[in-house]
Amino acid sequence: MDKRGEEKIYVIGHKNPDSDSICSAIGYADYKNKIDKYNIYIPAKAGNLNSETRFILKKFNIKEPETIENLKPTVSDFNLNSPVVSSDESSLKEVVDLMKKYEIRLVPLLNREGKPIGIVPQSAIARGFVERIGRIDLRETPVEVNTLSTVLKGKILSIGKKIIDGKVYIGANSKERIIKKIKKGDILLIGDRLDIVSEILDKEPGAIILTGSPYVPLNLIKNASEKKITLISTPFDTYSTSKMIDLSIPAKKYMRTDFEKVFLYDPVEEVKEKILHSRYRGVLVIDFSGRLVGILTRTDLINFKRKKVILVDHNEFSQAVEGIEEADIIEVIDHHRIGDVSTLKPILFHVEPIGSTSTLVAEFYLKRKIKIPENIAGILLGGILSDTMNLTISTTTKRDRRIVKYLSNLLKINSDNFAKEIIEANNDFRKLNADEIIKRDFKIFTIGNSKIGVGQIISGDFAPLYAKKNEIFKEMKLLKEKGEFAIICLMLSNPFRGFSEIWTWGDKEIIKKAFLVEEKEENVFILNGVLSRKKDFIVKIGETIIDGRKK
Ligand SMILES: [Mn+2]
Repeated sequence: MDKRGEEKIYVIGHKNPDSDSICSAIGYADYKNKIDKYNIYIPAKAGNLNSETRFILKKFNIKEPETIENLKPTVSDFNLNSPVVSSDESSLKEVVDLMKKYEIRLVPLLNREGKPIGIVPQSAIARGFVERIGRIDLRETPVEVNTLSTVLKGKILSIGKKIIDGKVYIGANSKERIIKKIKKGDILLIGDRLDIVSEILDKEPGAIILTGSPYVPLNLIKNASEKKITLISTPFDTYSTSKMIDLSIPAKKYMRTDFEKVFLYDPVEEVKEKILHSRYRGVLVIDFSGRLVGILTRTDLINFKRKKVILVDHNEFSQAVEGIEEADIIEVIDHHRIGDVSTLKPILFHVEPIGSTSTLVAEFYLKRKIKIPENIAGILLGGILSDTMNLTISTTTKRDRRIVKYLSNLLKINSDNFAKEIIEANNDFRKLNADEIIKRDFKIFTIGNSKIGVGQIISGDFAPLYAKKNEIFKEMKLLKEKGEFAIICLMLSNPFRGFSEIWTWGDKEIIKKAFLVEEKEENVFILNGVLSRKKDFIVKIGETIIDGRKK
């Protein structure tokens, strides 16, 4: 499909991604790309894939989605235009011309490597002019003959000193007076009063600038040449020439170095303050090599657009990728309890109590009679089988069964066999250390004022976990303290035998009250029929906490 690519929209599942969140993100991005002609939908992941998900993607030849670690906007998310710059050797005239042409208030000066050494703000130039009203003096701001001649659109008739650094005199008085006033090294601005010029040559002036392009006899030029006196002829009149001399001085003279620099990958949040408080209403943006890549101004801040995202398989900030608060959530497609996601604008919020988000995505294709590509059909089937543990857990609905049937017919595969492969592929936890086991598929729920962390491992064989039981409990204890959790749970769920063993650290009374059970051994509970973290487990805990609050 030919896309105008108006906007990039990320489709992303929760942190510690499971197969459903990855497969539904990829599927939904594909679906949206087919029904929306203008925007580009990009599937993304909010963390590393587990071995089960890698297995599913590989089986259907789908590459891993890109990782988004943080949605916090950085400077690189601005539409940076290449800035108008000048070299650190340019004249003030060049800089002023740029300001006029592009209607800008500051021009950075770059060295030969493209690195900014300073900026020339309009305000500094204006101040300079005010300070210099009534006296033109190049002693403080020497100028190269070539620069001066360029600025004056002049012709160098004779060249003496290459650097002109004298006091400037305008030859507007009588001949006697001018000759009396001019001293060695001074610069004389004069029109077609060539008799004065011949006599002045003997006083060794720094330069003579002939205004209004007068006719200059050859012998005068020869004379100046022999005496090594610089003679420039300019088409400007004397008044304009005196102003232009002001512009011939090096731009560096008005350079300021007290400007702020920001790095291309600095968070926008940090940069905001710098821009708002910048003396020059803008900051320079530098890349990895220190080169200037843009200028950010207050106007850019106003026009800034947040990153757009569609959340699949979750709707709680605590489960979402970092920086979600600073992104623009435009849709939510999910099958979990309603969490705390809030948005500024109305959005499409599609949440249904169903076995998996992948089921919802498959249904979207069917509803619109859009053909599901085979590889997408494969991973959606994988997502459903994984999330429903082959249609066994209590969240499974008729609709999930129907879609599983439809997809396996479409792909001509046996879903039971595929489900077994999926659970077998889910064995990476064997190689993980205690901390990684807890966090491998870990979700945080906030109920009332209580923060509850629940990890889950699904397998038919937990021997590798028993071997690390002490270390796992130690890590649960650390995590509880560090994260200020009310309780940390690890669910060891066995779909083949229909129960979960729960390891807990923290307020275990919650578990006792919620499920009316006693500990099997210290901090360990057996919950028959509890396989789904969201529907069987967290719902009961939520009810217990909220009822407890009412009493
Ligand atoms: Mn799910």
